[in-house]
Amino acid sequence: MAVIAAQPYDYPLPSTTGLALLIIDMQRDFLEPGGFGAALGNDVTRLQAIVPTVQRLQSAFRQLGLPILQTVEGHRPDLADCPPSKYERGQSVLKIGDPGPMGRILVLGEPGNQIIAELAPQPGEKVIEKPGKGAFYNTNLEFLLKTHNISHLILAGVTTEVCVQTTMREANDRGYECLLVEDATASYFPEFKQATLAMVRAQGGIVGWTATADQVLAALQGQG
Ligand code: TIU
Repeated sequence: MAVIAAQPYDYPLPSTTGLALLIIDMQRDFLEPGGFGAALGNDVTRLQAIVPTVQRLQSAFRQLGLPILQTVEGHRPDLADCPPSKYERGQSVLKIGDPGPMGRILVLGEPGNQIIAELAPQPGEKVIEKPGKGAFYNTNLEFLLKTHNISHLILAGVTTEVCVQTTMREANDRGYECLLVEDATASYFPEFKQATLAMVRAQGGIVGWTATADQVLAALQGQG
């Protein structure tokens, strides 16, 4: 059986189909100045370092004909899917729905809500719009995964301890075999990223596995 050299131990790859890349929220809102991430008081430049690594994963999955799904976090223009708790939380000057330099903050379809150009999906690659941090809450992600017989998820994206970890936990509870790519995920808080990597693979992989992009690509390209 092919495996990815991973922590806390080798990640078994499915024998035929079943593997997909799930890229979380690589949208302008979180990676560029003037969006939701910046409105929350964060230094968004920190997240940009992972873009080439996520691109390498995306290219490899495309070349191998493996499915790629991406998510974006955002709300309907009328904010009917934004709970008051999320709207009111924090002390930012710009709130969800307010006009900013990239359009309305965290609203679907606005320029800031677009996936960054470097990772733009190709036709046929699914983009799941999600109102929460987890990609399973109030979305058709589980339906899509079931329909396409996907059992194994390679996770990348931002931010590690918020939307990525929430999604990984949701997926783990639903029976998916999850691996988080260490150098293809980032946080505004480096210590939170490291803590997340440590906690998901602790206790024998209580939430799943972690590996570097090189380790994932070596296995997928038959050099694992
Ligand atoms: N604030 C923060 O770290 N993250 C989010 O609000 N959303 C995602 O992680 N995508």
